[in-house]
Amino acid sequence: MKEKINILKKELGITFEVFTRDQNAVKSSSDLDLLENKYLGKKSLIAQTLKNINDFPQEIKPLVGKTVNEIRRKIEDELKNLRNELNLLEFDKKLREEKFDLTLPGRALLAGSKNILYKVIEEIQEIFIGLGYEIAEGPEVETDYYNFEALNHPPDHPARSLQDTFFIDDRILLRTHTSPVQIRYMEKHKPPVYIIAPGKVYRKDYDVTHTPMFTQIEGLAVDKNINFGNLKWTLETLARSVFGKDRQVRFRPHYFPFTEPSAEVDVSCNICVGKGCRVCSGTGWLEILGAGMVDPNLYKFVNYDQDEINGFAFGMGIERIAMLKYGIDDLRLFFENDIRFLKQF
Ligand code: 2NM
Repeated sequence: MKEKINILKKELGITFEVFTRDQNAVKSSSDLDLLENKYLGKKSLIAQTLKNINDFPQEIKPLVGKTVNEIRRKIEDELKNLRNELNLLEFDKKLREEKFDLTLPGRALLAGSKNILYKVIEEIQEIFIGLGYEIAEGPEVETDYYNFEALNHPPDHPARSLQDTFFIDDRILLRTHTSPVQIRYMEKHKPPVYIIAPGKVYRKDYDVTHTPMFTQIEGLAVDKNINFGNLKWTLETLARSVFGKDRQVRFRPHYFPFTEPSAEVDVSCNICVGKGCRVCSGTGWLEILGAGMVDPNLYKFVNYDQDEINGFAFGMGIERIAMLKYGIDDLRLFFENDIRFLKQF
C-alpha cells in the first residue's frame, strides 16, 4: 500500500518537473492552452488518477486524493501566473504595434467648392434681386401645354417635333426652356410680375457646342407701361455687370414664338476688342441672349388684360455665359467633373 503511494508520489513529482520544463517553452497563449490540456486535461495523469481513485484501497483514497490535488493546485497556480504574464506581454506588444505618432502632420482634407455654373447662376440672380426681381422655379417634367401651347408655339413648330424634344408620352415631355415656369407663375400672380427662372432644360442636341441637358436663366417683367427701352436698359445692366462696365451691347432683330418684336443680344468681344478674332468668329461680337416684348397672345392663357399691361422677356444659356466670362473653350468640361477643371475657379 505504502509502495503504491510512493510510486504515485514519484510519478507526480516527475510530472511536475516535466511541467516546469515545458512551462519555460511557452511563448503564446495558445502554447499555454496546450500546456494546460496536457497536465490538467482529461487524459492527464492527474485527471486519470482522480477518475480511477476507486482502484485504490478504501483506506488510502484520502491520501491519494490529497496528494494529487496538491500537485493539481500547484500546477493551476503556475498556469494562472503564466497566463497573467502572457496577457501583459501580449497587451504590451499590441500597444507597441498600434502606436501612432501624434507629432506627425495631419493629412489635409480636400475642401469642396461650388461648381462654376452655380456661381454664374448666383451672380446673375444677385443682379436681378438687386433690381427687385423674384426667383421662380418649376418642374423639369412638363406638359405640352406649358412648354409649347401656352407659349404661342403653333402645332407645327419645329421644336415640337420628336427630333428636338424629349417626349415621355404624347403629352408629357422634358422642358426645353424654363418659360413654362413663367406661365405657371402668371397663372398664380397678378401683375406686376418681375421674375427670373433658373434651371435645367433638355433638348435632343449633342455636338461640340450642344449637350442634351443645359442650364438656362429666363426673365420676365410684366407691368403697366413696359417698353423696349426698359428691356434694353435691363440687359445692358446685366451684360456690363457680368462681363465688365466697358462692354458694348447690341440688339439684332430675331424671331421667337413668344415675343414680338424679338432680338438677339451681343456683347463686344474683349479678346480682340472689336477687331475680330477666333472666339467671335471675326465679328467683334459675342451672342449672349435672346429677348423681346412678350407677345400679347400669351396673356390670354393666363387671364391678363392685354390692354392694361405689357412686358418683356429674355433667356440665356448659363454654360455659354460661363464659357465667355471665364474663357472656357469646351462645353464638355462642365459635365465631366474633372477636379483639375473644377479647382480653377
Ligand atoms: C428667350 C428669348 C425670348 C421668354 C419668353 C418667356 C415667357 F414665358 F414669358 F413668354 N420666357 N422667356 C424668352 C423670350 C426666352 O430665350 C432665348
